[in-house]
Amino acid sequence: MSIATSIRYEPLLLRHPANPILTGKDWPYSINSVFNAGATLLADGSTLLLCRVEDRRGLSHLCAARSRNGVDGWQIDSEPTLMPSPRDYPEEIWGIEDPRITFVPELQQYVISYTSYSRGGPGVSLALTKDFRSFERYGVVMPPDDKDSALLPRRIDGYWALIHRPMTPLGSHMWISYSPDLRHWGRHRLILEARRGAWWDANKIGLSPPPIETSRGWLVLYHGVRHTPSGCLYRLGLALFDLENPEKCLLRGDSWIFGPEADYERNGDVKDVVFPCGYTMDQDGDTINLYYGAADCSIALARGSVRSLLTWLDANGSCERRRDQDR
Ligand code: BMA
Repeated sequence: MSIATSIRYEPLLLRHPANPILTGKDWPYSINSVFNAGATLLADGSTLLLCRVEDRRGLSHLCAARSRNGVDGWQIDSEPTLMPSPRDYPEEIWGIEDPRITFVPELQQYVISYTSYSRGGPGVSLALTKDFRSFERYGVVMPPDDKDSALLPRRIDGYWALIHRPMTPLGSHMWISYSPDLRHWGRHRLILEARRGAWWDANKIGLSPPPIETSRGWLVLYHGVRHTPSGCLYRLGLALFDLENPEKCLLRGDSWIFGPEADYERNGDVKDVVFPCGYTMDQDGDTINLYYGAADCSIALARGSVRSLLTWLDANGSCERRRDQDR
């Protein structure tokens, strides 16, 4: 047993025994790897994953995989579902990555936010779809360097709200921005900071899947990165934001709740990465199926209970305030 697995802690997200549930070997065409998938339930109750596929040039596109039970029997599109389109959208020249999917009842459409990798760095782009077969691109909504974004499923005080992660030499923190029409964005606010020093989330943080709406607030799973002499460690933490004022952090957990332990998470193209971009909710309204990229090489599934995540946050979280001692 490794040191990491022998330490006592409360496992909140349980790995599925069939992990990894999708790898490059499952693909109907030649690729390098598949990871970091957005997820949603379709109208017929089946699960759709919009997978980031890296081709054998190193550039990424998106490909849909559908399954009745969200675990196996995946029907993978026989060709890329959404390819970079650099002729019309030059910001996609080096690929499109890490999609997050939000179904928006008001629009009766899915809004996909993804990283477009431009010559100027990675930025955030939006595309709308009803069926994951045809897409309407909105282009770049947050210029580089920015990524790890998702749209909230409804307006807040009349405005759409997007969480994202701009990067500056002073830090990689989470922000929220608002828009009347999904095209023009403003009222940018910092909502959660990377910690500093030795903390597990000291070097970068970013939104993982889209926020989960609960009666207590928006439950946010975020990834935290720690730089180590042997590379970066990607782990997951939890925070809760006010339902009607999502700028307001109500609770943030101190320790991570999930990190690379299994071999497929520890070894791959990029070691020690767990990177969820999507979840689906079971009919009980409590069980979440979290789909995560493992070591930038495969897609894995872990399950948890929203109630247990909130109970853990109540016991282990504190109200977030800028820490004067850190300044
Ligand atoms: C992040 C993102 C993810 C990737 C991770 C680990 O910055 O680019 O797409 O999975 O790094 O390489």
